[in-house]
Amino acid sequence: TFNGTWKADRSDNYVKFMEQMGINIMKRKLAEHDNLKMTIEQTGDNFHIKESSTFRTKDIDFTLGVLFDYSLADGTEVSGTWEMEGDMLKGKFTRKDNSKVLTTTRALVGGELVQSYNYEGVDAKRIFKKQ
Ligand code: MYR
Repeated sequence: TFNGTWKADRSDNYVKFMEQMGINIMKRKLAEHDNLKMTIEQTGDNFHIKESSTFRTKDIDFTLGVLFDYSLADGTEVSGTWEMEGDMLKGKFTRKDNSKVLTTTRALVGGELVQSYNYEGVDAKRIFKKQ
């Protein structure tokens, strides 16, 4: 289960990924140390996520397979869906400003939550520890 509070512990290629997203160096520097925390509550196909970071706190509600809007911490607006594939959450989001696609997954690996990101050929990961 993804339920619980997850705290960003480390990342892999995340700065390069943000660069590919077009995020400027100032914001990349801040985002690298954003202390991102997610509290995930799944009830059937419905998810409630409380996101908190140095940028903001935000409540997100979505249902698997149902399109929803989300704005990234830098203000970029996307719209997309999460689906469950086996034990993995797979997300596909389209940027509203340029119609390009960002894909992301969430999986539990050895008690950690691993979120992967892909945008325009650049892959990254953030790894979260349970609090
Ligand atoms: C959620 O489930 O947390 C809400 C939907 C997530 C959409 C995709 C998130 C990608 C975040 C990438 C951050 C890019 C740097 C600003």
